[in-house]
Amino acid sequence: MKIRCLRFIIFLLITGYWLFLPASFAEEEKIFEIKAKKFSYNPSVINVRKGDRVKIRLISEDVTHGLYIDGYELNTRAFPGQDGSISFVADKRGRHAFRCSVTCGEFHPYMIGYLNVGPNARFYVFMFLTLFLAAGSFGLIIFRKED
Ligand SMILES: [Cu+2]
Repeated sequence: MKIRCLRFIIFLLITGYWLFLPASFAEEEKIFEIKAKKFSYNPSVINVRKGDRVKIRLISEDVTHGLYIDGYELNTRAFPGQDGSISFVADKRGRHAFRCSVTCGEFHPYMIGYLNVGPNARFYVFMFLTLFLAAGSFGLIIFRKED
């Protein structure tokens, strides 16, 4: 009886896990509004996780500015009163510089920001739970023999 009860609990855990899975590990959408002004971006550093869908809205507060992301080779422009936008999946890890792609004045070359793409912790949680449940399933097989 005790074993049967335990087996049922494990069954519920496994079923719950697989039902819960698609929602919890779905990609996250991250939206940023970056204000460009001679000669900086605000914010100048944005952090995402690998696999996130990233949307960047570029707003110019003075003259025309651009935003080019190194490594992703993506570019957009923002005119005064007309925003630029970029959307992409952050599939490359690491620190990527983004820089102004429109010559906007004497300090234009120093107009730089950073996109940090960190590890996807959700992936490791997923792996851990999968191994844990695999061990649980293995336990079920052993219990069955004793029944
Ligand atoms: Cu600029």
